[in-house]
Amino acid sequence: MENTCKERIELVKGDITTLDADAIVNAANNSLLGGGGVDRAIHKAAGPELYAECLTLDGCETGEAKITKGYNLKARHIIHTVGPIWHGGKRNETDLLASCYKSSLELAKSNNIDTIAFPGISTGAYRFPKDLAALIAINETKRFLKNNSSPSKVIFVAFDDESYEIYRKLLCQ
Ligand code: AR6
Repeated sequence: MENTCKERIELVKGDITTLDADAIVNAANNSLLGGGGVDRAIHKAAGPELYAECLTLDGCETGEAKITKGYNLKARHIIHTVGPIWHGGKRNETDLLASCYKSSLELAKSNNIDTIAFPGISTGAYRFPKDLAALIAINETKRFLKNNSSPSKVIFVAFDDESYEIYRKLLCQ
């Protein structure tokens, strides 16, 4: 199979909790026990069984990822990854963010997940610059898709107009 990545990347605007993908990715924190932003929205939409499963996971290191069921979501799975907090770029933030995408895609592959949707990890409460974060997300995803035939589709979900435009411009280059 030819791994042409352009056809395998999609950009949508909206709420990731409504997506009908095999897996959606959560921008979680090290506890994996919920928080604000997209994490709160996912826990609210998935229901209390998600929290119960997260209690069994023993947290997650920054840059790594863990998987749960999707419960009340349309998505069958949730991949929880922990992005870095932006401290100006001198604490390995770019490598850690790239590692979030790579770890999530590895986990998707090993769980036979065909379509996976990502929010802009670290670009909210963790204050990572949105344009740099999008560049890392796209580059890391393209690198993975070039070397792997699974997942077959990656969807970037932009929550606001600004993020949508950043991704659109980068993806059209
Ligand atoms: N669908 C898609 N994207 C969303 C949604 C949504 N429903 N809600 C927010 N976003 P953030 P972080 C976007 O703060 O920066 C939590 O408390 C949002 O516009 O959710 O990785 C965790 O528990 C932004 O672009 O995650 C951690 O403590 C992006 O999702 C901490 O925040 C990420 O924003 C993680 O911070």
